[in-house]
Amino acid sequence: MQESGALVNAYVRNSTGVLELNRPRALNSLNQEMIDIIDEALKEWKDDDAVHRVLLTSLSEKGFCAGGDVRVARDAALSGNHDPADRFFATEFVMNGDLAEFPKPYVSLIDGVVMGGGLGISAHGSHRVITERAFAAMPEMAIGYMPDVGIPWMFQHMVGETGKPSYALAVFLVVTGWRLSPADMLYSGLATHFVPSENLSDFTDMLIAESLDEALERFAEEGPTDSKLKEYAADIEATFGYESWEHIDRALKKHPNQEFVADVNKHLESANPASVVAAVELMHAVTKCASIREELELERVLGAHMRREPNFAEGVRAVLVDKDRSPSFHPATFDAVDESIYRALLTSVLNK
Ligand code: QUE
Repeated sequence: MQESGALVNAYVRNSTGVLELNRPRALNSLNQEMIDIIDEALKEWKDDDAVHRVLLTSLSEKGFCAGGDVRVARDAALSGNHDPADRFFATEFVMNGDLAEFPKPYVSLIDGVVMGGGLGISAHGSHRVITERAFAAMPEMAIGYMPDVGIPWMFQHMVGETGKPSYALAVFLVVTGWRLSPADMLYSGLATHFVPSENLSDFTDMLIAESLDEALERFAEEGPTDSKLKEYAADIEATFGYESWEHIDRALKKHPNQEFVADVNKHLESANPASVVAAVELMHAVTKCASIREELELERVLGAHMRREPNFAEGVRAVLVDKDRSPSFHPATFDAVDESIYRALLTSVLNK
């Protein structure tokens, strides 16, 4: 189906549709071509009775997928022609929704870094298999952006070890850009299964030659349990379960576990204050959505707004282009951010 040399290989082997991310030099960060290949494959395999499941994997030794190609979006923003980036994110979000509604088992093998857009092509699937080398983050606060690709919805609905979803945990993860360890991923429900990396190719072979159930039965293990998120669970519930950054900030200032608060503040040092305020507004608006498609529309509209603010080009510059990690964001302090712009924008979409 795909010629070799494509940025994503898509082919059917036995009864498994296989997607292989193949843009190693950019840590598999997603561009328009990759989005189009993935969505086309999902559309084809959804109704193909010969395809019983989909397997998503990376051909890069260095990781799974670093996110969307935000450097290109920055170039678009700086040139004043926003059309290609607007189209990229619109089609990416449609693909995220298609994956969330995909009717067959969809198995991602995460054996390294997965961030942002990488979670958008994996976390909505039925099976998120990780190894001891996996780690995950939503790092958008550092690039002056916002959480997207349906993850604000997914994080609010995922069920891990506690057996119930947590709005507070979801807000904590997107606001701090917390780097989830394998134990954190299993605890939170972001990962569904653990397979040691040394067994991953045997797992893949068995999945393709026999079945998903047999491969899991043979190779899935309990995995690590030393989750820092689990340790922080009560602190997170006490401070991040609010509808605005102002409320969360007030709760943090009064919170008795100041070691936790210091850890949060350390994570916020690299964040764009306006991104944090907008992210909490988005997270609260998401609680009013009835479906991920509705939620993705909130992201599409808010994202177009955020990419037109100078903080986005500045954040991508500081993290990915010049890599000096010293962005100058405006406003520079939380107190000076006006949340009413974001609130009004989100309310207008919800009321449509
Ligand atoms: C936030 C992001 C991204 C990021 C870092 C952030 C992102 C992304 C990359 C990335 C990383 C390594 C690469 C590359 C891109 O980093 O979306 O091409 O080699 O793609 O803080 O959203």
